[in-house]
Amino acid sequence: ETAEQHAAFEVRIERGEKIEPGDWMPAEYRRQLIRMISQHAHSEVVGMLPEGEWISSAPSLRRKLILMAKVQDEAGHGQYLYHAAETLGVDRRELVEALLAGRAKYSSIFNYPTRGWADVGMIGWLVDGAAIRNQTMLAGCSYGPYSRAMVRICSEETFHHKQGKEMIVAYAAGTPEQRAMAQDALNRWWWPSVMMLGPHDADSPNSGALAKWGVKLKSNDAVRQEYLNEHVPELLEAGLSIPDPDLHQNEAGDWIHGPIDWSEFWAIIRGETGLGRERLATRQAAHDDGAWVREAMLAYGERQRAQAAD
Ligand code: BYC
Repeated sequence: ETAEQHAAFEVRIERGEKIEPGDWMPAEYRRQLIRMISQHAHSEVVGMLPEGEWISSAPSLRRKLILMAKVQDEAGHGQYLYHAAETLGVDRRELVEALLAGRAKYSSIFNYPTRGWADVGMIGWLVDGAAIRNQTMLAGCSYGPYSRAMVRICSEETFHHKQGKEMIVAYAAGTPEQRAMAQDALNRWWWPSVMMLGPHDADSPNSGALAKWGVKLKSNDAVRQEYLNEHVPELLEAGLSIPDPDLHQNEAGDWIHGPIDWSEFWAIIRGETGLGRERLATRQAAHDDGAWVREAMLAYGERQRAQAAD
């Protein structure tokens, strides 16, 4: 890597040009993107598990259809993102192996259990709400394949967000049992959703390089602020109470949260608490069950190639 190559690359970033797969890029830019896009792909795939568990217990046909469509969307998001990672020269099999071996990260949020039906709505409202804030920003990122994947993913996530909000608002205005169910789900999902946007900026080692290269256009704390400013008033309007005694609005109108327990965040990521081990075991079982599909696809591909060569 020469200084001239770096300088020319940085000029392209400054001009707002998209970097495409065959283009020259610094090794560290490539490494950061593979890290982030593969973690994101794993999150979509593991993210099917907490909600997927509830498909057979959905309270109505309408809710079941919505949930099935949502979980299928997440599988599709995983596919786009593995493809985007592959454009950087990495092998999907290696990425999946790293996930199953516990060497790769995925979003902390999916190591929490879904204890009740309202958790499905709360995930849609809060988790997809946080994800949209982060991913709308990433839709403007400098790497073409990632930015384009984000555009489609965000429009699908917007539907996920709306269905979650619609469900929780209905329960919050429903019977005392429904209200209690919605409040209980909020009590458990509030802090994990605030944390999922990543550590505070001062503790975010990757942000510097990602911001310099136009991947992260906003910092973790800036996205978290947007998330709070959107969701706090809506949750309060629904009649729910947010489990943060220090939450308040400052003079600028921003909602300010109380101290975050980052020890819980890191313990969840390391799999010391929460469902990390169980999630990976479930993924491993699904991967093993799907072996025949991969084998059939490889055999089909080989036959097509052989026929084309004839
Ligand atoms: N969970 O330097 P930092 C979804 C790690 S799926 C676990 O700030 P960065 C959905 C981070 O990886 C939504 N680990 O990192 C799906 C780093 O460790 P390494 C998933 C986390 O990358 C199904 C270390 O902490 N979205 O919406 O600059 C159903 C230091 O952090 C987390 C994405 O993946 C976390 N929450 O910023 C429903 C979006 N946060 O790798 C919904 C793409 C941080 O150095 N990713 N870490 O060992 C991003 O935008 C960024 O990676 C983050 C973190 C903002 C998440």
